[in-house]
Amino acid sequence: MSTATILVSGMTCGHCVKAITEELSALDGVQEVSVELVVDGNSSVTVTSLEPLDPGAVREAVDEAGYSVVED
Ligand SMILES: [Cu+2]
Repeated sequence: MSTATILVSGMTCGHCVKAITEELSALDGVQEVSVELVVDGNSSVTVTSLEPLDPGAVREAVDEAGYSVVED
């Protein structure tokens, strides 16, 4: 099992949490998505998957949901 935590900007409410959870859950092998919502800041999103995820695919899924991955 592999866990990755990313920071996502632009999330403001429970709807955002649901949208991003759905989009990331659709990626191959994803078992769990947990979001720590920070309104007007960077939310912490933890994705648990069977195999390590391709960071590009994660970024694309976040974009698809309408938010942005914060590069650190
Ligand atoms: Cu929202």
